Amino acid sequence: MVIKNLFALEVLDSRGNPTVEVHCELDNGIIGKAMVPSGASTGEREAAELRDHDPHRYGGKGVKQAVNHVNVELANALRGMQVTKQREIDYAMIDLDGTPNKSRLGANAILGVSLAVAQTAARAMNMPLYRYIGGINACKLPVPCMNVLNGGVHAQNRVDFQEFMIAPHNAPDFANAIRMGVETFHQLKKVLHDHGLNTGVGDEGGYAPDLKSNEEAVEMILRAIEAAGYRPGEDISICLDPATSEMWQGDGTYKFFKSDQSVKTSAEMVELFQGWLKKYPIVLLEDGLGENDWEGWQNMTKELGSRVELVGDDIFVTNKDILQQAIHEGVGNSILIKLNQIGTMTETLETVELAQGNGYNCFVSHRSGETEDTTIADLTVAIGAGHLKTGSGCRGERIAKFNQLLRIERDLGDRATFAGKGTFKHAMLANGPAGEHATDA
Ligand code: 2PG
Ligand code: MG
Repeated sequence: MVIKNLFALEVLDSRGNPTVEVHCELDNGIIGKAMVPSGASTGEREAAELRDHDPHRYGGKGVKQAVNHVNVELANALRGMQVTKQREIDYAMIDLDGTPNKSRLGANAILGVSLAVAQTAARAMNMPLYRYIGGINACKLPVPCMNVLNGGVHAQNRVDFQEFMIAPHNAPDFANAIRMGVETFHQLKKVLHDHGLNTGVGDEGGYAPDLKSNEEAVEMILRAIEAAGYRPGEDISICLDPATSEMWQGDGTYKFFKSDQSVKTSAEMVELFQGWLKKYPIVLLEDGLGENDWEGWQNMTKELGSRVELVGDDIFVTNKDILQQAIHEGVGNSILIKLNQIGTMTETLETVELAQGNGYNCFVSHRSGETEDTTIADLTVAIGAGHLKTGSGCRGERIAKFNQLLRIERDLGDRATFAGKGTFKHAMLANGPAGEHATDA
């Protein structure tokens, strides 16, 4: 089980931008591979992707340098190591890179190797990846939070908020949850069509209609849930990622650039969400405030933290040092988990451990630029995250993760459990099990 060779190549992501694929070959002939995703609404403190900036190739977005770093420096350093020594391998790469944000070798090069090593080790141990990472107790399937309506920087429309998700939680298992979600997604197409709205999709496979307001997005989704025969709040709830770092103006205010150009202070944003929480069955709010609004976040956590899951994405960037500070200062109650924000499997698992040990939920996430790689599906089950977001009911790179979860559920058989409604403990405690606000809308 010794690494004989590592090699990388430049492939394409779901936006047609170059990304890194890494193959790991062992002396016993076993080969595993992985591909790296890429975000659009990135946090400032994320690990750094290395791009070539050669204007003659892919508008400067090529990754030939990162590929070369895998093929030469990283391959030379890791050749001969036991593939199961994930920690040693990841820390060897971090040391070799020598920068705090992986900018020399590129987080895309390092993550590609880290994930290919994990995939190959699982294969060598003759185990599915989720069990290799999570052990024999890894059997919880997640609620799929499906991003059915896209706005923000993920869509060309007048919707400021980036992601409107449905969370089908009242299901016996994952297979039925995903069915409920997809049925609702299909009904949403009809609802939008009946309102004369466009049903083209955005980067993550959700519809991207030109709505009159952000609120209208929620209203349309509630209609679709009912049209599909489900009860908002009881069967399917709503999760939001307004990705407000993109609206932050640096002076303590947020601008609704894409809709009516209005401006709100951080306290007014919290008021807005408070109103929505009263009206709608919202169980999760990610990046309700921006990454540079730490004080606003503290206030938001005090105001809303007992009734809704407050997920930090841009503000925490899957970084355990930042999370540690957040735990200390009462910021958020949940963390988004994106492998490429931090850049190795080992560091990601360290962050997860810190979160789970301190009562924070972990919400596993894809990136808006994805590939057919399905590592995050296995990671979600491995860490028992209970929920993930990986797109809506279409686009192959999103569906690939859902299909992998269906396979995992099948593989686990009777031992599989489904996270269900208990996942959203904050909302359930505050609103009661029936979702009392469901019918207000
Ligand atoms: C987010 C993500 C994924 P991006 O903000 O949560 O949905 O978007 O990958 O563009 O950062
Ligand atoms: Mg986000």
